Amino acid sequence: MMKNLSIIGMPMDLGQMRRGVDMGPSAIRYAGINERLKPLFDEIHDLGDIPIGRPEVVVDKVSNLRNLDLIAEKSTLLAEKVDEAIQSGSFPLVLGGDHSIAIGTLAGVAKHYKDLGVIWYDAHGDLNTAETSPSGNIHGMPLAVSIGLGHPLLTEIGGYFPKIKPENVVIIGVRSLDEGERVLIKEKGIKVYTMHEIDRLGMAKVMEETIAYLKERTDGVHLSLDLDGLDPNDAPGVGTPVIGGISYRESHLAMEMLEEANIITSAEFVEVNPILDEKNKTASVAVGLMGSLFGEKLL
Ligand code: Z70
Ligand code: MN
Ligand code: MN
Ligand code: MN
Repeated sequence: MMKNLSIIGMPMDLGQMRRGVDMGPSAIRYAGINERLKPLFDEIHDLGDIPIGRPEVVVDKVSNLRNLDLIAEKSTLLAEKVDEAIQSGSFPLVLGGDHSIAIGTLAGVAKHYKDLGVIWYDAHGDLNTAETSPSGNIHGMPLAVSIGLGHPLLTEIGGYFPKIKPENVVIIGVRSLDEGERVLIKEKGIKVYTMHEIDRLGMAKVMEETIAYLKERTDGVHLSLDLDGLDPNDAPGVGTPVIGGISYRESHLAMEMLEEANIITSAEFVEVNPILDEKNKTASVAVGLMGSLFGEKLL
């Protein structure tokens, strides 16, 4: 069987307030994604970027959500591209952009599965709604939206609802949660490995358990990797760095174990902000992790 990859850039920074994350796809391409992944696929199709433009910031008067209409509109475009890639038999790899892009990615992916699993690799839970959000920033909401909680303009993208079941989600690396997110995690029974469990069990055990858990209940697994899940020493080019994160080495191990288990069916790498980075280090780390995820071997 042919193994093809479709790369889709989503240079959207509308989900938060720090400019520069719109340059994430460029930074990741500059870091050599095509060359690095070329030996690992039969064909790579770089589909370019979803056009975002430079729209003015608009805060929705009723919901207080920043750029709600625009994010809904652009996410619909991304969902269509992702959907087409999967239909053509290609693995979709989306480059962000802030994490609000996951709303569109998942809308394009989840319709192809009965029970899509999601690994949310992140310092944050991204489980806020308009009611619980301290910021009104939609990049703090995409996981909530994908399990069906949030503004209908977001939860109903792609014309179906919800995208994923809470019990099919595993959050890894979290170390910053808002009160409403804590409540939601408990209420919905979402599986979470905080930094505490990663320190205590080690990444190998965390991934063994994650893989076993998802294999049992899902028919495809999307990896949503926020670079701020990594420690800021290893990935400084992110909008909201949180100290005490997952190391570069632990992250490579996680990617290698996912590759060995052969469970990942789509992926996105988000929140790379080259303006805040040190010599494109974070984009390079992202490309290195993709190498491991797609089967690069040292020997
Ligand atoms: C906070 C909020 C967030 C990413 C920051 C922060 C959310 N919980 N997500 N960086 N990727 O505003 O909702
Ligand atoms: Mn082809
Ligand atoms: Mn995130
Ligand atoms: Mn985050």
